[in-house]
Amino acid sequence: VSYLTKNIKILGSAVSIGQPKKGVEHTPAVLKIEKIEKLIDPVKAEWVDIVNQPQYKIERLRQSPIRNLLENAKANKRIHDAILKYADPNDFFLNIGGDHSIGSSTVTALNRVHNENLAVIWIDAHGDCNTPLTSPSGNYHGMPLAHALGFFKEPVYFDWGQTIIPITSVAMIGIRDLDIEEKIIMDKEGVLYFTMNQVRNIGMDKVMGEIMHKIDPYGEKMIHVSLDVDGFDPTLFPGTGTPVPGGLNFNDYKIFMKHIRSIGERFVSLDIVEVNLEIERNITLMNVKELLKHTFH
Ligand code: 6HN
Ligand code: MN
Ligand code: MN
Ligand code: MN
Repeated sequence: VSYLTKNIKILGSAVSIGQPKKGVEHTPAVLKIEKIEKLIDPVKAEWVDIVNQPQYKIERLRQSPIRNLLENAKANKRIHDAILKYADPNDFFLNIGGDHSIGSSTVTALNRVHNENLAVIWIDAHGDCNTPLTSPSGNYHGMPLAHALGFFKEPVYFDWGQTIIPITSVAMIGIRDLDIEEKIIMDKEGVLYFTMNQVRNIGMDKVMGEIMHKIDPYGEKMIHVSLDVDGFDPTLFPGTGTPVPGGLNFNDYKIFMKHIRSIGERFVSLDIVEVNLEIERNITLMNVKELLKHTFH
């Protein structure tokens, strides 16, 4: 059975607080105006809600290791609660960001929805594995995977459940910009990641073969994809806050989706994040639609 037979629930997360550039919080509203649900499936896809972030002003001087710590915690709690409210394990759940700071609450909430049986594929140029103490920027969007994997040593008062994703259930693709200490953590903890060089050397087909074998050896996990559009090449998604040259293309994505399609109804959810249409609109919006076509058709 295909995931395409399911009802598709779309949640917007109007969040830009995980990083300093404005604009990314408007993406859910724009995609709603563009009626992406019709493109996904005219009958079975619908928006359930758009979660807004709390009032804030970006901390220029960091007061804590995470900029705007309390506001980030609040935004993430809202998203976590919205997913628990709207997500049904029989539906497909699509999260539209927002910056990638929402990733810690989407994966932990969806892990709960699916009885702690979620495996995660994180597509990104970055590692998103900084902890508050290693982060060079203090921007929480560089930390959500570390948080969800339980790498934070210090308490940070995020209210969402604290269900931790086991490290054996996570793999990353597209990596080409790791901070020095972040890489040390990832290697020490044993995060499975494939760099862009590896994708070019062995090909996406082999990469996905290895990933599925490692994160889902018995073919029984529910699969969530957290897709940061900066994993793609910035010529395809110029509208993003932290672009890095040399990323994935749509041919890679087609091969990726071939593997995802083969897991059928166990593909349960997707985040699309870091789309900033105020940085660039035409090409980026066109390719968001292209991405949705490749994913849902
Ligand atoms: N993203 N590693 C950098 C940082 O500030 O921690 C960049 C993070 C980018 C995060 O694109 O989701
Ligand atoms: Mn604006
Ligand atoms: Mn990211
Ligand atoms: Mn990124």
